[in-house]
Amino acid sequence: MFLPSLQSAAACLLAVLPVAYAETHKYDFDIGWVRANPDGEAERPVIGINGAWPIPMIDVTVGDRIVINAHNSLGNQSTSLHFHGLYQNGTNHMDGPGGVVQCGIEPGSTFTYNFTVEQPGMYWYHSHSHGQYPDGLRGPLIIRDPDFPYQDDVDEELVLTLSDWYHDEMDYLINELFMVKSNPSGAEPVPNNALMNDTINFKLPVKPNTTYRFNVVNVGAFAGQYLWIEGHTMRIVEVDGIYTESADAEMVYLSAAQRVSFLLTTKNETSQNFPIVISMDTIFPNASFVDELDPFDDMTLIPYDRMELLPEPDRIVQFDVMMDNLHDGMNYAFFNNITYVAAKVPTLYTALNAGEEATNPAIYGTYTHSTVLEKGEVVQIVLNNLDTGRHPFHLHGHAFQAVYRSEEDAGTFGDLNIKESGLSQIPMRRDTVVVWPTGNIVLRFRADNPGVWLFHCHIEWHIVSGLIATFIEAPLDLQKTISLPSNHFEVCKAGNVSTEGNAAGNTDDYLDLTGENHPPATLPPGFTPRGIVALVFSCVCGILGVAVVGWYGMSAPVEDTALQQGVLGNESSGDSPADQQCRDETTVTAASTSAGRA
Ligand SMILES: *[C@@H]1O[C@H](CO)[C@@H](O)[C@H](O)[C@H]1NC(C)=O
Ligand SMILES: *[C@@H]1O[C@H](CO)[C@@H](O)[C@H](O)[C@H]1NC(C)=O
Ligand SMILES: *[C@@H]1O[C@H](CO)[C@@H](O)[C@H](O)[C@H]1NC(C)=O
Ligand SMILES: *[C@@H]1O[C@H](CO)[C@@H](O)[C@H](O)[C@H]1NC(C)=O
Ligand SMILES: *[C@@H]1O[C@H](CO)[C@@H](O)[C@H](O)[C@H]1NC(C)=O
Ligand SMILES: *[C@@H]1O[C@H](CO)[C@@H](O)[C@H](O)[C@H]1NC(C)=O
Ligand SMILES: *[C@@H]1O[C@H](CO)[C@@H](O)[C@H](O)[C@H]1NC(C)=O
Ligand SMILES: *[C@@H]1O[C@H](CO)[C@@H](O)[C@H](O)[C@H]1NC(C)=O
Ligand SMILES: *[C@@H]1O[C@H](CO)[C@@H](O)[C@H](O)[C@H]1NC(C)=O
Ligand SMILES: [Cu+2]
Repeated sequence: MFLPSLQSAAACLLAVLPVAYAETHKYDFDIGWVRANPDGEAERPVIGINGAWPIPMIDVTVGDRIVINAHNSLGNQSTSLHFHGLYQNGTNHMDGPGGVVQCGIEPGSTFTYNFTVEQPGMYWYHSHSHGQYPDGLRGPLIIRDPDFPYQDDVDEELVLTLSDWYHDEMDYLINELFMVKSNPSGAEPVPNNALMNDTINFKLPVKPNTTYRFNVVNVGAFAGQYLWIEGHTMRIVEVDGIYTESADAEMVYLSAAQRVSFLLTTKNETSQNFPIVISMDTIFPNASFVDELDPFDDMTLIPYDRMELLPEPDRIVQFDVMMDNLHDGMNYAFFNNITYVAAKVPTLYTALNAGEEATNPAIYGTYTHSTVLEKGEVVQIVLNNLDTGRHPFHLHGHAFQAVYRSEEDAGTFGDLNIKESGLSQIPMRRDTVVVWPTGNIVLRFRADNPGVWLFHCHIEWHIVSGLIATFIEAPLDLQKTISLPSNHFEVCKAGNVSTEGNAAGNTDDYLDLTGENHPPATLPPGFTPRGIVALVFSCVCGILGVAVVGWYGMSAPVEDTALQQGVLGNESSGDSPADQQCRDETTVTAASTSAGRA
C-alpha cells in the first residue's frame, strides 16, 4: 500500500485519509426497535442500532478488518446481517443469511461478525432474515481505496442512499397483505414514499466548480430508482464495487441493492439551484410526470481492469423465473419448479459435516435449490424471466460477468445454445443485475470462492415468496478452510436449531430427507388462477410506470459556503441564499392502490 497522494491538496483533505496499514474497526451494534418518521407522514417502529435510526454507515479502508458484535434486542424477531457484495473469501460463515450460513440471532443473543475487506468500493449491509431489512435494518458500507484510479479528478466525496419507504411494518405487510389468499396474484405492497439519505428534505450544499464523487446505493426493498441531477452530467466510474472506464450518463437506474459511483462537477456560477431527482420505478399502471425515462445502459460499461470474457462454461445452470399459486392459494416465486424453503440445518453446516457426501446436491434438500460447483470451474447462469416484471438478481460471494441481456419480451433461451460471438468480450461485472420483463440474462463467473452462496432476486417480496437458489461451491475445499467459532453453535442453541445432519437434520443417512421443510403442495393440474392474472398484467405492464417523483433541492452552487447546515458536516450556520432558493417541491404522489409486478 502507499502513502496519501500528494498531487492534490483537496483530495488529501477531503477524501480518504488513507492509511498505510490495516486497521480493525470494532462496532458494538445493539439492534432494537426505535421510532422514526423519515418522510414526516407516519411515525412508525423501525429497526435501529444503539437506539438510533438511520443506522450507522460502516466506513473502512481496503485491507481493514471489521468486527461487529451484533446483539439482538428486538425482543420478538431473530435477525442476522449480510454485507452485500463482499466476497467473504475464506469467511463464508460471516456472510449472514439466516438458515444458510448461520442460525438467526435470537432475541437476547449476540453474534460476532469478523472478517477482512479486500475490495474497494460502495457496498451496504442489511438484515438477511425474515424479509426484515425494509423495516430499517439497512445502511451504507464504504471501503475506501488509496489507489482509486480517478482520485486526481476528485475534490470531495459523499455517500448517498436511495430507498423506497413503507409506513407499515414488514411483518404486517407480509402476513396481512402480501402472502395471503386474498392476494393470489402476488401484487407487492406499494411503497408510500421515496427517500434520499433517509429523508424527503434532502439538501446538498456544494461548492462551485468542484468535482464531487457520489457513491450512491439503493437500499430499498422493491423499487428501482431513476436518478438524475438537472443540468449536470454524471461520469460513472464504478458499479457495485467494480471500477469502470468512465462513462457519461444523464440518468442512471439503480435497482434495489445496486450501487453506482460517479463524478460530477458543479457549475461555475451561483445563480441557480439544481434539483436532484429520483423517480421511483414500481411499474405501476399509470405513468406520470416524466415523459421518458431513458437511463444509462449498464451493460455497455467496461470494467477498468478490462477483464476478458471468461472461457466457455464448464457448467450451465438454467433458472426459469415463474410466479404461481400453491395449494394454500398464495402466490409463490419459482426458479424452474422450485420455490425456496430454508433447510432445517443451515446449509453451510451440512456442507461442513457431510464429508465426501458434501458434493451430492441431494443432501441439501429438495427446496434449497442447491447446485454443487467444482473448484475453479466456469459457471454460466442462464436466467429466463417468464414473469412480466423486472427482477434484480444478486449472487453472493462473487461479482459475475453480465455477458448478455436481452431486450424486454425477447423470450427465453430454451436450448441454452448461446453463441459466444454474441457475448460482450469485456463484459461488465457487478453483483446485482436487472433482467427485463419476459427477457433473459446470461451471467458467468469462476467458482474460485469456496462457500455456500445464495443467488436470488433482491426484491424483498420475492425473497419472501421463494425466488432463491443456492450454490454449494467447492464444498471439500470449504471443509478444509472453515472452522466455525463457538459463537455459531451458541446462537443455534438459543434458537433450538440443529447444526448437524442433512437438510432434514438426519445425521445417519445424509440421503434420507424424511421430515425436510417443504412448501405447500402444488395445485391440481388444470387449476390456473395464474392465467387470469397474467392477462391483467399483460395489460398494465407494457407501460413503463413511474409513480412517485421526488424533487429534492440541490443548493448548488453557493459561494464557498459549502458544508453548512449540518448536511455534510458543518462549517457555518444559518441559511445561505442558496438554501432559501432551494427547490423542494416535495414528493408528488400518483401512487395507485394496485401495483403490477416489479
Ligand atoms: C415487535 O415489536 C415491535 C416493537 O414493539 C412492534 O412494533 C412489532 O410489531 C413487533 N413485531 C412482531 C412481529 O410482533
Ligand atoms: C477475528 O478473527 C481473527 C482472525 O481469525 C482473530 O485473530 C481475532 O481474534 C478475531 N476477533 C474476534 C473479536 O473474534
Ligand atoms: C448520507 O448519509 C450518510 C450516512 O448514512 C452520511 O454519511 C452522508 O454524509 C450523507 N450524505 C450526504 C450527502 O449528506
Ligand atoms: C474550475 O476549476 C479548475 C481547477 O479545478 C480551473 O482550472 C478552471 O479554470 C475553473 N473553471 C472556472 C470556469 O472557474
Ligand atoms: C467563474 O469563472 C470566472 C472566470 O474564470 C471567475 O472569474 C469567477 O470567479 C468564477 N465564478 C465562481 C463563482 O467561481
Ligand atoms: C422439478 O422438476 C424436476 C424435473 O422434472 C423433477 O425431477 C423434480 O422432482 C421437480 N421438483 C419439484 C420440487 O417439484
Ligand atoms: C478467493 O481467494 C482465492 C485465493 O486467494 C483467489 O484465487 C480467488 O480469486 C478469490 N475469489 C474471490 C471471489 O475473491
Ligand atoms: C428452545 O427450547 C427451549 C426448551 O424446550 C424453550 O424454552 C425455548 O423457548 C426454545 N427457544 C426457541 C427460540 O424456540
Ligand atoms: C390511472 O389511469 C386510469 C385511466 O386513465 C385512471 O382512470 C385512473 O384514475 C388513474 N389512476 C391514478 C392513480 O392516477
Ligand atoms: Cu423479483
